[in-house]
Amino acid sequence: ENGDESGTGTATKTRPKTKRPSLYRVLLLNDDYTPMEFVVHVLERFFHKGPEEATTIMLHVHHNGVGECGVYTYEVAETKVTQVMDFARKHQHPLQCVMEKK
Ligand code: NFA
Repeated sequence: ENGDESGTGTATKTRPKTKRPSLYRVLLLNDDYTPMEFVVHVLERFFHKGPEEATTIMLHVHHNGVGECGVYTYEVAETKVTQVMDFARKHQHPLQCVMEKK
């Protein structure tokens, strides 16, 4: 007899809505100028990668033009993008970081 919002007296059963949040990939884009070591540092500092995985991702981006750093909910992904873009600009590197819906 719960979940009968308009009160028709109908016996209904509702389940608590646990809608899963949409997920977003955070991507790094290749360029010709950003030092490889800087990209590895970004992956360690903002995406919590170890040196080995960070190097693998950096080389993937270098060779393929784009690569995934992680998958996050909207607000977390947006924060990562802003942090990386601010850090790259501060060090005067053209590194680009974007997000895309999965
Ligand atoms: N392509 C850059 C270089 O040769 C390295 C790089 C890798 C830049 C991944 C951006 C992303 N110095």
